[in-house]
Amino acid sequence: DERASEAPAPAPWTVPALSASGDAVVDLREAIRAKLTFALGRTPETARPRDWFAATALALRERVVAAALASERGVPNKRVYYLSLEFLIGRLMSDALNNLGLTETTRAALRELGVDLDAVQDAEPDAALGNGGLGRLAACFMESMASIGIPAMGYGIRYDHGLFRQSFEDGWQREAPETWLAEGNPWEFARPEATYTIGFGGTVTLSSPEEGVIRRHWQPAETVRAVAHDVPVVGWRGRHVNGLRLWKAEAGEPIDLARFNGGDHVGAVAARMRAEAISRVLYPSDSSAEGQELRLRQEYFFTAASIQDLVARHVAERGDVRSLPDHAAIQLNDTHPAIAVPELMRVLLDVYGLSWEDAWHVATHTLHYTNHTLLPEALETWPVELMERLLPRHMQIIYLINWMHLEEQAKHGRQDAAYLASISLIDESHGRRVRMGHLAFHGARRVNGVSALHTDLMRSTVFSDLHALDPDKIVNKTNGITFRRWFHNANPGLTRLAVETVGAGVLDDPELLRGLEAHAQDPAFVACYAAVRRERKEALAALIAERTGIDVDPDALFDVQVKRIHEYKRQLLNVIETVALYQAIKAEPHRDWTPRVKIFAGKAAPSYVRAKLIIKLACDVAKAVNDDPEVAGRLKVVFLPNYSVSLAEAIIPAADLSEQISTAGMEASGTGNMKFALNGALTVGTLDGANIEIRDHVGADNIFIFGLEADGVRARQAEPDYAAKAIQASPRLAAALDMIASGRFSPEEPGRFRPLTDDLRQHDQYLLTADFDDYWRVQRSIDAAWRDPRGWWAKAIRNTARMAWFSSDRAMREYAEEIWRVRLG
Ligand code: T68
Repeated sequence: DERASEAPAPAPWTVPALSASGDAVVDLREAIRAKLTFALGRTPETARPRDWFAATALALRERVVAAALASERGVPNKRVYYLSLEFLIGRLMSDALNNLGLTETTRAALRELGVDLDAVQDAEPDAALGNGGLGRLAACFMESMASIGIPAMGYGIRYDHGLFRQSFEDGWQREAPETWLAEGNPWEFARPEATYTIGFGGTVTLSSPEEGVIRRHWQPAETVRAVAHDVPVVGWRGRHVNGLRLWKAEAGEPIDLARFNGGDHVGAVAARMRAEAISRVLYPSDSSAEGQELRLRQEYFFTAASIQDLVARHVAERGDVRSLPDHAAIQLNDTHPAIAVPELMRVLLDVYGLSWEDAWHVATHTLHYTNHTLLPEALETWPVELMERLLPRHMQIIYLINWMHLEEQAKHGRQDAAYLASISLIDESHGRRVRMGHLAFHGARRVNGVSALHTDLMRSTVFSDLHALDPDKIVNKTNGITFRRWFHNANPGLTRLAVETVGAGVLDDPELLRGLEAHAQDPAFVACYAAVRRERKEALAALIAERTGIDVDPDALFDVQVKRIHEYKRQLLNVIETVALYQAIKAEPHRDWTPRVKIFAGKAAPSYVRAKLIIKLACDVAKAVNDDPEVAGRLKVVFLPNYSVSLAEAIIPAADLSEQISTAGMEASGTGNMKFALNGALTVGTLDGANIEIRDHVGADNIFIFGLEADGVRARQAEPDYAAKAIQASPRLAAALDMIASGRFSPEEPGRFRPLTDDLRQHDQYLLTADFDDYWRVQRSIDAAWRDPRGWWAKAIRNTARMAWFSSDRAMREYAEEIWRVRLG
């Protein structure tokens, strides 16, 4: 077939006419040249790729602004405010280029300047302002809202240092600071005129009665300034542009001059350092709660700035703060901004003078809360004592909200202590702590889970008593991903094939991917589909060689698990299966093993000792396997360092198999699972999170499911000695664990991995032992499926064809209709 062998053609989507005059390429070329010269003070001869990146971004930014002005439709009736402590947006140039339809124009413009667009794009640092799925979801939602025309603004923190850079020293994770702002950020607009004062600490006093009403007045002991920095978010075809407003913390006074003049040059800037620390660095823990005071300061800082900003905008536009719920919907991304509940109440009560009833009505008709986890260790709580010290007025308001909440139950005769303790906003059982999930739940009009299973578990477990009080409050909104980044931009070859096969309409309506199904067994189409994959695998093999020195064969099955390292995600199960496979190949070297490359990537929280040990084990197993000539050509193991959004964009289109193997009931949704399936990797997974819905869409024949289901997990955890019994029943598992425990992979420190193997033998909270045999079984069935290429590709194509529903455009339409009640522009 000729399509397979053609040199890559330019992307098939067309450029909207944004250039008013003449030749778009010439205009852009001259704009870039001017930016390089006059904004950066560089000449083309001395410019580095980073300079070309900045010049190109500055030139494109003007076109984004032009698109924003063109799409301006006056004051929207209602805006969405998405509050998130994390926005894992990655690189922005490919978004801007593709959404403006300027990729080829820019490529040509740069070519005329002697510069390669790909090199320029590679010079852009990832904006890693998030840890994992929660932060990436916020980024996908921002892009989708701009694409489908929801008037929205994202609010977050402009961290100087995003997620740490990961390297390996002899297989141990090392962390280094990330410095994405070191050479400035050409996408952002600093808005010093949009600055708010944020208070901490101090006291609350009573005013003298005005018209018989006594008001509370908070006098903070300390203030910090929040300065807005706006990043434009351009939607598909440039039709809409929204803003991401990131707050930078600054001190009220840059220096204490008296102290400086007194000779204390360091002390003179101490207050400034304390203030600026708030936006200094992203906390690197995920799926666990961070108990640090600075974390609470970050949460309050960005929430308070955002609430002040949006209330000020509302009052300027509409005059009366009481109509806020008609014109603003606030979404709290997890509990990190849950302090918005008492903060909005404080502003309404103390600043605008509303009655409690009116303020509560406004707050509870404006706020909405998304829950991303039910793991107990990840549910945020703050000590009452800390809240009283840092946010005394908020603590008063929380007490009052809670008193009314519990009183309401008492009125209905529900007085039993256990029940009241379960719905109370204060947890009295571990010292006195404020339950931020309960606070967000109670203050929100709608609360949503992020997959069907997760939402059901919210209703039946952690929030069951609160749910019974208001059965309509919890709704499901299964996550999605933006196809512009995870299909069009990450996989232009597959996108081109889709356009050629089902028409260019697929770029606007992913449901048209369905049309690929008819070609799942058409040899010409399959050859093209396979050729696209082959090309991505060769590129990934080159990247692996460059970054790790390991040679992998693009003909082998690329078996990929990339995500944050966490015990519940069970990378360890995958590593143990790798060890068992290694043993099996060595025992029968002449069998026709399906050649596999196991590819891992992901960061461990720096304080998560167990996760770091799992990385070390994966690296040590990789070394032993890759150095063993007996398994050469059949098994390779790679751990790619420094997983990031841009690395994900390179890995996902090259994957044949997607590992989504969390303990059932523990992964709220997953979104990587969607990216892989869309790009045609087959999933091996448990019935957890959105895997269940992916199975429902792609069909049970086109996915590899194994393991206990959520209720089975709970039942098994209740059985005594379940782990020891499972190991006893599985000689293969026992042998793999023995090999690891014996020090075979760590001869210089034989006991190194005993903490892992001992835990599996004694506790095994995440049920690896229970699921191991079924995981082994399904992996061998995958080996067999791979040996039937026609069958494999048909499954892969059906995955791509049936994943449209997982677009974040669909998710955002559902939020718009059922949560925010906002019109699409
Ligand atoms: C993830 N959560 C869920 N948390 O684990 C994942 N946590 O199943 C889901 O698909 C995704 O959210 C989107 O809904 C996270 O990523 C964090 O990163 C995090 C960060 C700080 C504190 C707690």
